[in-house]
Formats: sequence, structure tokens, C-alpha cells
Amino acid sequence: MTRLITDYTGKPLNECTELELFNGVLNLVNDAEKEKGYNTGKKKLYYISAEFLIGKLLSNNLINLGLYQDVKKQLEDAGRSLADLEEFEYEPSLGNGGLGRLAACFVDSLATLGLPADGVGLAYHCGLFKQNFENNKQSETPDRWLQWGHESWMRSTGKHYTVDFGGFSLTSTMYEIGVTGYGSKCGKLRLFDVDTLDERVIRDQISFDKKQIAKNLTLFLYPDDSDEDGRILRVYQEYFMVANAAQLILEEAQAKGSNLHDLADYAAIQINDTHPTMVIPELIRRLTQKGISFEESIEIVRAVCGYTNHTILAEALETWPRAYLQKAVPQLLPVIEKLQAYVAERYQEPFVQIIDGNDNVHMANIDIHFSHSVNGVAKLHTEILKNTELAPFYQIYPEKFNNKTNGITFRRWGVMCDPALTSLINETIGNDWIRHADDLKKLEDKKDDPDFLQKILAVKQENKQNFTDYLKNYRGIEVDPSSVFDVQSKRLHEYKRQQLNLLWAISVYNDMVEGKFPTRPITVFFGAKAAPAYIIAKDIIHAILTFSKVLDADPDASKWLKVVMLENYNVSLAEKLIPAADISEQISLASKEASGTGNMKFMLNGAVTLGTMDGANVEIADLVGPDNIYTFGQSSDEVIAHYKKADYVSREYYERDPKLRKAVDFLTGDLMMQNGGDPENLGRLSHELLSKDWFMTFPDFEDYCETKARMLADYEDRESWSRKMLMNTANAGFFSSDRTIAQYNEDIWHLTPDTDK
Ligand code: DL6
Repeated sequence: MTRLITDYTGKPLNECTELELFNGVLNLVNDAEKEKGYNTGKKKLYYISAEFLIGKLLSNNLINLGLYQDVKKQLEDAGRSLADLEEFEYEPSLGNGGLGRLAACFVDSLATLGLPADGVGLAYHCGLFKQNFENNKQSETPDRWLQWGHESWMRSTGKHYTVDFGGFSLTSTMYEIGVTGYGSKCGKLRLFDVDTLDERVIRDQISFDKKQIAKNLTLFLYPDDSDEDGRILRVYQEYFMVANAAQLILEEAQAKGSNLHDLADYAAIQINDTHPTMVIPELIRRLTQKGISFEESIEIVRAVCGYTNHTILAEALETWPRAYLQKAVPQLLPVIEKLQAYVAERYQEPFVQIIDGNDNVHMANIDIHFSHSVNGVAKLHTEILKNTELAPFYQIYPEKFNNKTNGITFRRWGVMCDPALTSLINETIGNDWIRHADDLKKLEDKKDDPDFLQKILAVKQENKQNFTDYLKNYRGIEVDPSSVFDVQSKRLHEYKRQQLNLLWAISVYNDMVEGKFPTRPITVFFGAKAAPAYIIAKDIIHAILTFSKVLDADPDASKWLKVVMLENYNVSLAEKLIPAADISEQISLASKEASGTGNMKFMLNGAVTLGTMDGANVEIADLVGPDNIYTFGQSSDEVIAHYKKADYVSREYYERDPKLRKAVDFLTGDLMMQNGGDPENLGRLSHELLSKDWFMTFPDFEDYCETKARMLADYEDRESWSRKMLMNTANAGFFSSDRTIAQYNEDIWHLTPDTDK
């Protein structure tokens, strides 16, 4: 039965304001979701995560509920447009990067597969900061997403818990955001907030009074941790998240008949990175309070919890000084100390201790000892964890380690963001691929069909034109849609090596000055936010923005090369940018990117990868074969060997390679300074590269430039390039998060799907 939007607006659609219309459709979606109902079952998964980067919800939910075409038509018949409502909707900023977006894809797949599951996290009021560019530099402002009518997505449940901290207690409220499944019942995101939050503690931009915990606890995701107050605040946040989660989990299990000894029959917990680690001691604490022995509590919790590791960067593995825990959560410290005694009794190896000799508590070590499963997020990553980063643990618990290569939801990253490609695929192989992604493989039958290859090129051109129009209309940026769209969009981090791409672009410019021009114009897009306290990352942004001005100021060069650093890159912008990309830059230093998920989104949308053999790039290369990906650079084994021997000296490469030297010198040269370059930022960046270059940009520079030149030359054979695009889309099926979630369930959670639709 058709749902009428007018039943929700109470007046004709052509008389509605944008807000009335938006709320009308939103309430229609909410009703449809409730009518579908929620996946239930005896055992439920709690996926606890500090981030859920869910993106805008309106169109995604309409697609999943099967209402998209109908609602679009009702709006069009009244002279209104769904695209306008999509623009009107404000994006929730509840995440930072891949880790949070993965959690959002996972809850979509959990719902779609009918698995009883909640995402559990925090209801940040401002979430991640909003990025602004001024004077070629990043600045940050609060992103008050909640002020934009999202109360209707995020519904209060009226449920409250008490969370005790050192010297005070806070009351929480649980909010819910519905997670629509595709052709299935729904799931829920359950986000906790403090009732006492007060946004007036924000002083200036994103700085605020960090001591007033009751007022600032859920203000920002990842508050600045460059000082001690900021770091302790993160402990408060993490404990608040898991203390609420623990109460919810125990309450729900008991309501379903658990006697707590059998908790693992009622609950599975996935600990997404180390932020939710304290759920382990918290549950043990609560179980012992209920009269269960400490030893048995450990076994119960271990049977319930699984841990996912998302990084091999040592500095990204959280450790908290014992004093912080003593201050914020004194009731938890005795439990952690007993866990340390338990470990020390069994294992002497210093690396695996929970509390080290300097009184630092290693959160990942708690996870590994007291979970029954430890997984990495791509084949290579899991191997590096087992053999290098976490080798002493692997020796103790070989049976716990397993791999779950990441995935993405094809509803958002295919159907929703690329309607032109979706139509072409649907008319060629039908639409089963949206739920059974391996079906995409059938597209390979078309790889020698010149008409089909032309159609693929036409779809890409349409997407490039759409993005060009968007940039012009909404951002005032002009780009040439017939240029090659070369895209690197991801968090700004030295290991991801935006600086390598920049040095390449500078050397293309240097070539042009010498009269060597590219065959076709190239537009290089960067989208990236730098953590506010990450100085070198901000210097790299400054260098990119300044270099883009150098190009704009040069009438000859700017016809051939344009660099666009997109402000405030977020999910909505990714949804426009990715379908338009020709080249997907995945150029992290081999061994450092746990998986990457952007690489999968670009691949699905027919971009060809230029990448190192890192993270999930390795699996992309296996799937598409060497003709359909461009790989370069040192192998992960070579990189790991260099770190071990500590024998890398960046200056040697600089001295040896004149092209590299010229590009590096350019960073601090006159042209950069004349175009708004700040000698302090650029000098620091140049010094960092020349004196350290910890992520080994220089050794890969030559191979990167040569490989990219070959790739750009190959781009000119349009039919052959289109075949590469096709092979990427056709082989993307493995990267559906439905596959990933099915594997987690099979190996770790053992939930029974709710098949009662
Ligand atoms: O697993 C999701 C995502 C991976 O795809 C990225 O490779 C990885 O960098 C990211 N990890 C994090 C955690 N910390 N760090 N760094 O964001 O997880």
C-alpha cells in the first residue's frame, strides 16, 4: 500500500516549506521502519564503537525500505525534488574515518542479514569538528549537527542509567536511531548522552572547559588530547559508553531469562578497536557484585567478547596511565589490577602484561587476554598482527586470531551514490547483486562487448559532469570534466602519504615549466581532515592548499593540472566524489594501512586503483588481476625489515634523485611563499621529510611517478580502460559488508537470523 507523504505533512506538498517536507518524509520513514519491526532472537550482538559514521539517512532508508521510487515520484508529481531534500538534510557527525564508517556499514548489514544486533555508542552533540580553510590552513569549528532537526532520527527511549565516576555520578539517557535493513527487518543504534550537557562550555572554536565533565562529556568525538585534561576526558567518555552498555546488556539478557552464568547464550559483544575495552573489567565487576566468582566472571566475559584490531600503528594502540583510571574510574582499577595479577601468574613475557613497568595500562592487552576472538581487518593486516606486531600474543593464543576482511554496504556505496551505474548493472544482470554481491561477477561476460564498454564510459562521464556541476554550484570551484579525476580522499595521516601525491604533482608542474606537458588535463582531488593537534598533518594540508594556488596563478600550467583540496570532506561529499573518480589513490606505506575501505568504494564505482601492496589493496589485486590495478613501491616485508634495522636515511634519496630533490625544494621555494605559503609550516614539513620521513615517502617516489605515468598513458586507450573499470566493478562483490558480517557471525557471534519477515 502506498504511503502518502501528505498524510504526514497535513497539506499539499507544493505548499510545504523544505523543513515541513523533510519532516513529512522522515516521519513516513520512521513509521515504515516501525511497521517492519526489529530483528530479535535469544542471542543478541552489541557492537560497541566510539564512532558510527552513518551519513545522511533519508535516501538510504528509503532505498532499504523499498520506498525510494515511490516517494521520489510523489515529490516530483508535486513539483518537488528528493535531491533537494537530500541537500537539505544535515549530516550527522558521529565518526572520523574508516573505523566509524565501517561500523555504520556493519549495522546496515547486520539488519539486512536479519541478525539481532544493536550498535552501541555515544550521542556526541558536535561530533567531529567541521573543517574550514582560511589562508591555506585548516581551522576547526564545532559541527552542531543536532541543531538541525535530527531529534526525529535520534529518538529518546526514556531509559536512564546511573554511571559512577571518581567522586560523582551522572545520569544517562539512551537514544535510538533506527537502522533499516534492505528487504529485512531493522536494527537499532543505541547512543548514550548525559542530561547535564551544556554546550556553553565551548570557549572558542572547539576548545572548551575540559574539567567540567558533567557538562562536556558527550560534546565532541575525540576531544583534543594534547593535554592531560583532554586525555582523562577520553577515559571518562569511554567508561561512560561501556558502563551504559554493560547495564543494558545485563538487563536485556536477564529479561530474556539469563542467569548470567549463561550470558554467552544471550549476548555477544564486539569491541571495535580499544575504545570500548573497559567493558571487560566493567562486566567482570558487575558479575562479581552479583555473587559470581572472579574466575568464573572472567570466563563468562571471555566467552561473550570479541576484539577487532584496526591498526598496527603502535601510537594508535591506547594506553592509559594508571593514575588516570584511578581518578576517573577508581572502582575499575582493582579489577584491572586483578586481571594483571591473573596474567602475570601465567605469562612472564613483558610485552603481554596489562600494566607495564611505567604504570601504563595497555588496553589492547586486556582485549586480547579476555576476549575469545582477536581479528584483523584484511589478510595482510592479520598476518602482520600474528607475525610481527602481536607475535607474543599469537604464540600464546594461536586459536584466537582470525581475519575478517572489511567490507562496505553496497546499498549506500552502490545503489544510493551511483544511480547511473546501478541502472546499467540492473538492466544487464538484474538487481540481485544489491543483496547477493557476488552476482556482479556476471558483468565479466561483457568485458569484450564494445557497446557495453562505451556505456560504462558514458556513466563515468555523467558522474564526472554531475560532480563538476556540484562543485560549481555549491562550492564555486571550476574543474574540467574531461580531465582525469585523480582522487585521494581519506583521513590526513603521514602513513597514508598525501605528501607523496603532492610531490608527484609538484614534479608534474616542474616538468611543465620545462615544457613537458601531460597528454590530457589532470584534476587531483584531495579530501582529508587532520586531527587538530597533529601538526605535520596540518602542514601537509597547508602545502597542498598553497600549491593549488601556485597552479591557479599560472595560466599555462593550470590548463593541464589542477589541485583541489575539498573542504570538510565527509560522507555526503564522498558519495558525490567517489562515483566520479577515474583513479583511486591508495598509496599508504606498505604494512601501515590495516585495510582501507575507501579502496573498496572506489573499486565498486569503477575507479582503477593506484596503490601499494598494503591492507585490502592486496586482496583487490588478487581479485582483479595485474592488468586492472597499478601497484608500486616497497613490499610490507621490505618496510618491516627497514624498521627493524633502522637503516632508512631519507636524505640519501634526496641527494641521489634530482627530480625528488627539486620537488622537495619547491615546498620552501619562492613560488610557494608568493602564494600564501607560511615559511614556518612549510619549513617544518620539509625538515620532517629530510630528517626523518618516518613513513618512507622518498623510497617509493620514483616508482610511484613511473607507475602513475604508465597509468595515465593507459587511460588514453579508452576501451581498454573501460574494461579495467568493468573488471573492478565486477570483482567488488567480495567486499560487500554482508560477506564480512556473515563471516563474523559464522566464526565469532553465532547469532540465529530472524527469518520472520
Ligand atoms: O577497519 C576500518 C579502518 C581501516 O580500514 C583503516 O585501514 C584503519 O586505519 C582504520 N583504523 C583506525 C584506528 N586507528 N588508527 N590509526 O581508524 O580502521
